[in-house]
Amino acid sequence: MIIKTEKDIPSSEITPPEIFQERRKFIQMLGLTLAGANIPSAFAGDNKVFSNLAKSATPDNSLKPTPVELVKNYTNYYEFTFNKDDSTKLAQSMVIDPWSVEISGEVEKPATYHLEDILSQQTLEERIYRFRCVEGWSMVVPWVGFSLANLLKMAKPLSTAQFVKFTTIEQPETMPNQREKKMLDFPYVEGLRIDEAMHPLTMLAVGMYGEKLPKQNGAPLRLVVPWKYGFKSIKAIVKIELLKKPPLTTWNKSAPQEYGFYANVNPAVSHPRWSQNSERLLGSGFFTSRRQTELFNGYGEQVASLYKDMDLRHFF
Ligand SMILES: Nc1nc2c(c(=O)[nH]1)N[C@H]1C(S)=C(S)[C@@H](COP(=O)(O)O)O[C@H]1N2
Ligand SMILES: [Mo]
Repeated sequence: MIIKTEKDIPSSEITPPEIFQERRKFIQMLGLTLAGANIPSAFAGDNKVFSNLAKSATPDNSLKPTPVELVKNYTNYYEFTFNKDDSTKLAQSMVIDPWSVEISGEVEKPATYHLEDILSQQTLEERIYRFRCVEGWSMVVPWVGFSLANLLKMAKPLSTAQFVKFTTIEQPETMPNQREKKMLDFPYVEGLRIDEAMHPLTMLAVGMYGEKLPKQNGAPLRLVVPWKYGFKSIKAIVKIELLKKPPLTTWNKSAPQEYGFYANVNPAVSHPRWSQNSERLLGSGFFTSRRQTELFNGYGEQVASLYKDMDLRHFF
């Protein structure tokens, strides 16, 4: 078990005052301001503002994070390229400030928020999660962010909201494959069922390794769903829509026989091109490194009940 579920954690443990202080520093580090807050500038330029979060927000420290340089330099970002090294470089041209996020659809309070206004209402936590790509590699990442549920609650979902659709920014000036309309039908779209979206493990990340999120890893705001294959964890989110019906997601549209809507990590169900039985854990050494893939990426205790009525063998 990686983090405690919300009901296991007394609220005092979720929101210790030092995390609130850290959030203020982080917001300031992002170049943002908190309304009414007078923040000294001592932390300007200091990216290491989250060094003390691991102890307070991640009770289970048994997962060893992958070396940060690997996570930063081995990225999938198809708006830029299909090459995992070049996406890191090319993504630096993205413009991510200012940033706003539209929340609409089946909600009582549709709104477009500036990112700083979202952050000013959230407590940032560090969560160390396994991350598993359908290509057969994995890593362990200490993300910094907050539960997606907390943001959705701000919009007050209606009872008709059954699914959530996420959309990545359109920025053809900086994204070559969007400009040239290559490979995928952009903007990148992903989706979750409402109960998956509201699950306490599902988070929006704004940082990793105690620093703000690098552009190539999805800055300024990305989804992280640790029990699903990595392509579900959509980067650079500008729109979140609550819907009655499942959205058509980018990979599902481009290759429905390869990429399902659910995409729960499952070693027993092969992708047409890759067995999902084992994975190469980045940074663990080339020859010794394959590890057995776990059902729901090891988060079954927390999420299996979401799928109790589904025959998992038929779902990719
Ligand atoms: N907008 C967008 N989000 C995306 C992708 C992408 O190409 N575009 N790639 C996905 C895939 S396939 C994976 S494995 C993860 C990779 O995250 P990382 O580059 O931070 O490791 O991001 C996902 N989110
Ligand atoms: Mo992926």
